[in-house]
Amino acid sequence: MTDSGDSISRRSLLAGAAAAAGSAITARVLRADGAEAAAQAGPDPTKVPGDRPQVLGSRSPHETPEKLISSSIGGVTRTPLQDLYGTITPADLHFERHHHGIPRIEPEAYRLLIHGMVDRPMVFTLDELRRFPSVTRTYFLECSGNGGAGYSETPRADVSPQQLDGLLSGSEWTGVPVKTLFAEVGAHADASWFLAEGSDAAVMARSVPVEKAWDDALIAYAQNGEAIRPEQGYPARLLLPGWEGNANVKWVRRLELSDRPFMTRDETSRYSDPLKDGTARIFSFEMDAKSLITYPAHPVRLEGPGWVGITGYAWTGRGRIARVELSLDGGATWASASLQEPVLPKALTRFSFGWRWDGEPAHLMSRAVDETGYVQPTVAEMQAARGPRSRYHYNTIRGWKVGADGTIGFATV
Ligand SMILES: Nc1nc2c(c(=O)[nH]1)N[C@H]1C(S)=C(S)[C@@H](COP(=O)(O)O)O[C@H]1N2
Ligand SMILES: [Mo]
Repeated sequence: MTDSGDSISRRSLLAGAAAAAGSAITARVLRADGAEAAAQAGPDPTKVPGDRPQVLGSRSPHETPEKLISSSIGGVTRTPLQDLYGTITPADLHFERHHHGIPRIEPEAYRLLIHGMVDRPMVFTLDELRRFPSVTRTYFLECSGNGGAGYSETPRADVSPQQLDGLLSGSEWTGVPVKTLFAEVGAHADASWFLAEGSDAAVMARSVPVEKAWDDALIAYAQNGEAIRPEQGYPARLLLPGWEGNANVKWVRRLELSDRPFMTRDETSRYSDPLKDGTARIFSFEMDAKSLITYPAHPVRLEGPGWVGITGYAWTGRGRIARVELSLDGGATWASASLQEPVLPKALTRFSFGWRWDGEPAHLMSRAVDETGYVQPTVAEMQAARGPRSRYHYNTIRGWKVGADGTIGFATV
């Protein structure tokens, strides 16, 4: 990744910062006219024939965003948040979390069994799932272990958005509502939970309250306009909008309705949140409101004073983001960032803010507020509530300290 003055100028233009000021401070003003100006503007691609199209498109060779494989067994890859625009994560850059590898599943061999407290236990093929009326919705997906490096008042400074919060992606998902399938099998009115089980070597399984099925749960088979990728659960996964990544069971092969939770390994020994009194939160599904400035951020270095188009993501599992507040002085004063419309519920929301950096040290922070009035907490507030060694659901306010030399370090207070 390069972080030249060019990319700063391009980003600040995109964020509307320079436009608002009436001039692009960091762009070059040509000191010539006519042919001389054209020569200064750079090489001319109109003089040679263009390339032929291919059956599959590919990125410009100059754009090389990559996932970060951050575990020795390859069970974790992180999305390069700092390299992305808008709110949709390209499918090949979606983060991955596998507890025992990516299974190979033949679409013709795939089956989804729905049984337990139902009138008619049924097995669905992939074609049968695709025959139901489908819905398409945009949602974020975040691992509840995301952001742990920020759960400290003295974190490492040399952390990038990808390293910190890369277990976060946003997609347009297509699938069949679970409620449609539950109506088909005749789910019993007194069924209150269902088990979702994956067909990977981990046989990952989670209990889900049945209300989520009646609300917005999906069996998703497509992502960003094409079939779901093997890494995301091909040919079908459970999608629980706004709920912790782990419960979104990939390669889903079985739903079992019951009147109690199943107490699987991944909701007892894992994915329950230790608290300071020695107890633990269990079934903490909802992802709380959170935000992250992805530009400017470590390891970018600002090349001198001028306009900076601050931008990043905000998201909440409870609905829509109402507001993102930014501080340039470590939390002493706050101002509202602009939100890119449309602001969709349980989806990544892009925020931006035009900042004229005067070259003095600064401390950038972002704070999300969602439509329920929930405000993203400080590390001190969250540690007071949950204890210093709590795990999962780290959604504290974070930010970046900008030095007078333009270098940037991760900071939480
Ligand atoms: N079957 C199965 N489902 C799974 C997992 C898994 O290992 N096996 N990992 C879970 C975890 S911890 C997360 S955060 C999300 C990650 O989804 P993704 O890999 O599509 O980003 O899938 C969840 N669903
Ligand atoms: Mo996860």
